[in-house]
Amino acid sequence: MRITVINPNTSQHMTDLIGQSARGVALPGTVIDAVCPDMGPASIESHYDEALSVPGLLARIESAERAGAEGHVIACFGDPGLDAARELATGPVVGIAEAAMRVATSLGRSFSVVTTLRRTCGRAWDLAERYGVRGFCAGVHACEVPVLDVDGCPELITATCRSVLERDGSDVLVLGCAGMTSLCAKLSAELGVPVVDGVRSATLLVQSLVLMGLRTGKHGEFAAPPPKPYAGPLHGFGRG
Ligand code: 2AL
Repeated sequence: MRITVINPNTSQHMTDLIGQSARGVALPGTVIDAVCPDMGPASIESHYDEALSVPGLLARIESAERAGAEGHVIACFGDPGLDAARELATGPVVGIAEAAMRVATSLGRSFSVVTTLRRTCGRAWDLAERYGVRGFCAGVHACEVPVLDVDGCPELITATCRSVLERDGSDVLVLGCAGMTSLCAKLSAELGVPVVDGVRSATLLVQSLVLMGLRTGKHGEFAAPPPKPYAGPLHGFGRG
């Protein structure tokens, strides 16, 4: 089985960390292609970054499908472009926020999210609402570390997680950035609660969907988008 794990920002270092985590949980014999777009923001930490990450991400989904990928992970905690990717792809597509929040609901009554910058908290709350898990979410908190610095700040992030768990009294911690994937083992060992990493969760969820022969329903909203010309720098998109 071939699964694409797409880091929608253009950091090769973060893409490599994400690939390591995904390969660490995928079933033997699974090929994990960890890729990032060749255009777009260096990191995603605003609505603007998120919007402009989507064309490059969709181009990666298209080329992955042509290369035979059977499922796709969107490895950014804002789940950018998830609906559009589901329209485009034949195989199932799962976002890391979606996977992590849903997994967390199976591990306790409540979870807390620790994300990067405070300005990303609103998006995480919106996604909890969208995925129907708002009632399980005890809090969304920022460590105020920029995305590209996350894997270099284990002590600060551990301290933030500890105080968040004390404040919220929650059973489970959800990592609110793909860049935190490399801290998951350390945090699990030190915090004494289940720590849910979206990269691992989404990789295994997509793998399970493919194994069960399940893919996005294509009869309505998520049918392939109608072909049409796209102008300017988006020329070549839209299959028109
Ligand atoms: C993220 C993430 O996972 N990747 C990225 O570039 N930004 N999320 C976040 N909360 O900052």
